[in-house]
Amino acid sequence: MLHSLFNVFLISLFFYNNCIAHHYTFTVKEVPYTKLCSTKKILTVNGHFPGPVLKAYKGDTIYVTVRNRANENITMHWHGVEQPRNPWSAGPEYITQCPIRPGSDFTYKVIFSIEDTTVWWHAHSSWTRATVHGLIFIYPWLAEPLPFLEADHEVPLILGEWWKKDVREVVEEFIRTGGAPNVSDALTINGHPGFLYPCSKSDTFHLAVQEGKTYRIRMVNAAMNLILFFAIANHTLTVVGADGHYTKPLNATYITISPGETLDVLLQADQNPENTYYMAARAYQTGNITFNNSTTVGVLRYISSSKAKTSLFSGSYPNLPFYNDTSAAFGFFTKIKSLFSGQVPVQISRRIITTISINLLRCPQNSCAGPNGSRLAASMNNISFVTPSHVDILKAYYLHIKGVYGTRFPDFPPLIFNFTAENQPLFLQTPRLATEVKVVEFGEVVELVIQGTSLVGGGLDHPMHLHGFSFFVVGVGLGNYKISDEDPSSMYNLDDPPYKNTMTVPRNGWIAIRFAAVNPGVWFMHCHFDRHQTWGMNVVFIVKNGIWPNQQILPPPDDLPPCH
Ligand SMILES: [Cu+2]
Repeated sequence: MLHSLFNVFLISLFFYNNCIAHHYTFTVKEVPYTKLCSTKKILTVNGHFPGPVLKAYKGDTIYVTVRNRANENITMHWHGVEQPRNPWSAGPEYITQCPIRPGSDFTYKVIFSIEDTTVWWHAHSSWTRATVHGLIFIYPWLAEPLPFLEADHEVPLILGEWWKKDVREVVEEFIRTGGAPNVSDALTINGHPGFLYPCSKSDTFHLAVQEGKTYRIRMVNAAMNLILFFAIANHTLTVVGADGHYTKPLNATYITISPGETLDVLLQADQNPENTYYMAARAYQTGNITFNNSTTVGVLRYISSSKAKTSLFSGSYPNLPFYNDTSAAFGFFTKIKSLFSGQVPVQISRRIITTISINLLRCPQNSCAGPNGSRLAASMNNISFVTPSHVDILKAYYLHIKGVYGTRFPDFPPLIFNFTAENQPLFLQTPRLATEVKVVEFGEVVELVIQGTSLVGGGLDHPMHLHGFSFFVVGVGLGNYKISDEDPSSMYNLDDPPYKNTMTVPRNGWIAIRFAAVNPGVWFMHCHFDRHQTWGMNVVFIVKNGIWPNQQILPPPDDLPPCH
């Protein structure tokens, strides 16, 4: 009896190990790519753009050895993976590790726990994530059923942004001048701009489907600076997952997806198979700024179609909302609900309110390229986050190294003003430059209210991302968050709010999120528009250890990249 049980165990172990690898090697290297009639070298993982799909079962631990064979620093982030007790593998450069230098290696231990659907990985050093990214498919354990119809096929779909210039030059230039970065030259679907762009007829994403089958699109917005609308002509999309968690099925004719967000979407191949259908993505953009307003297009065709090899360029286009259609964008965001009810912490132990703003810094002789010769910046609670440059915050915390960061990030905006007024006094535009973290006790239940402001340019949407946690988005609103005597939870959804790691704060609006601080470590929070992250729209949470051994940060790995 025992013997046969052991055999069953061995057999299942055999199958399990055969299906999904637990050790991957990512060799980061430069490879030439040609797009839009122009060739440049880009950073890739194993020579591929976008990078490979990782697969894991729920609760797995996998190891990814990153070999830096490029000529710039790299780190890797496992976006949406909570990494319980393991901030050593979180990835953000000089926040939780020093970079992996050219010629060096580091093995990330990626600990999955409560994640269920699709998350992704990307580089987290300067703007290297522009081309260094890929999806992570999570599967339920063998006998556990999916809460939706099992699809016949899975389709990875990565929305991205492409510059003809070397991205390093784009970054170097806007940091040097203080102005806004050059907008990208194309949007991409799985790396392909699509036939609306010059020289791109053969650089178009094709999806061949079979009539009657169901496809599970596992998608991410990997663009650097753009929220995107996406749709497929004549086909309804059914959202069943977001940011690694199941959602209530939501039928949509278009979706809105912010940088950093992942979605699981079911597509039924139920239309006339003789026709060609286009999928398309383009920007959702508020505010008075220049942006890439082009459209990336992919082709959906039915395998059975007799026209399969012809008439590629006579398909139907989907309807996408207009660029600045906030009600369309947030109409989608706010319809996403968790599959489950009653999981939100009702009692909170700490409320933190923070503004997020675009700011300006004075330059000598007004010599910078921002508005009125100033330098563009960004802040949370008026602190423009300064990233350390020699030691990472995690190491400084763990080894008690003084002078790397302060612990005075305020629980409340330092100045109360009409955050969303049309005209703002100029003195409010200047932030304080500092490296201040927020220290939270283990087990605290945090409510974080993030208030957008109209400073500099009248306000923008901001996709805010937190490492180390998923959070419940209990409230989203326009205008100023009302700090009143009455219980603000009357404005909230405490029943089935979405459980996410990235949520977009509407232009001149706010979000309220809740999470239980039961993951000890050092965890970055930042705007997932990379230009805003570069400008300092960031904060770091330090969650202290609990009293029990299983409530404490794991010991550091032996091969942690050294700091210089
Ligand atoms: Cu932002």
